[in-house]
Amino acid sequence: MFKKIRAHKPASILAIPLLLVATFVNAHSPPKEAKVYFIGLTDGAVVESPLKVKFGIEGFGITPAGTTGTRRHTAGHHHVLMDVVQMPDMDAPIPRDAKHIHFDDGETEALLQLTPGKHTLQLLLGDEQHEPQDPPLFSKKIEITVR
Ligand SMILES: [Cu+2]
Repeated sequence: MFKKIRAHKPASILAIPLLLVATFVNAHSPPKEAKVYFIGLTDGAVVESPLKVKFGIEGFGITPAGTTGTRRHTAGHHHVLMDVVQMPDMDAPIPRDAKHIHFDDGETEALLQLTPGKHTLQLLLGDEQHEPQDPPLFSKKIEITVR
């Protein structure tokens, strides 16, 4: 029995750094083909308020903000950037204000109250601490007109 334990010890010591490297590489890194997008809402659309928007995601998952454990490495939660001219800092938590709307519960649709006129909408995924993934997952910015 002692022999067996000794034989396994060097292997487990080696396994620890390897596991750490693997976790670091995979942390919050969506695969290249992953994407987020608005379902059924196209650039140039003329819409009415309130506007029901549906958030699509492929190649990555949805999980509420604050998720712990390994799930946080393979999923995030949506944010709608409304009339945001410059994308927020990708290495910091996404601001929380009228232009940066968080869907903390992992919602995949929302009812947006919009004033008449032109607006831009863009989706940006965030991690358990509201920071964009690395590389970030964001949709194309679309412009809509509210009647
Ligand atoms: Cu958030």
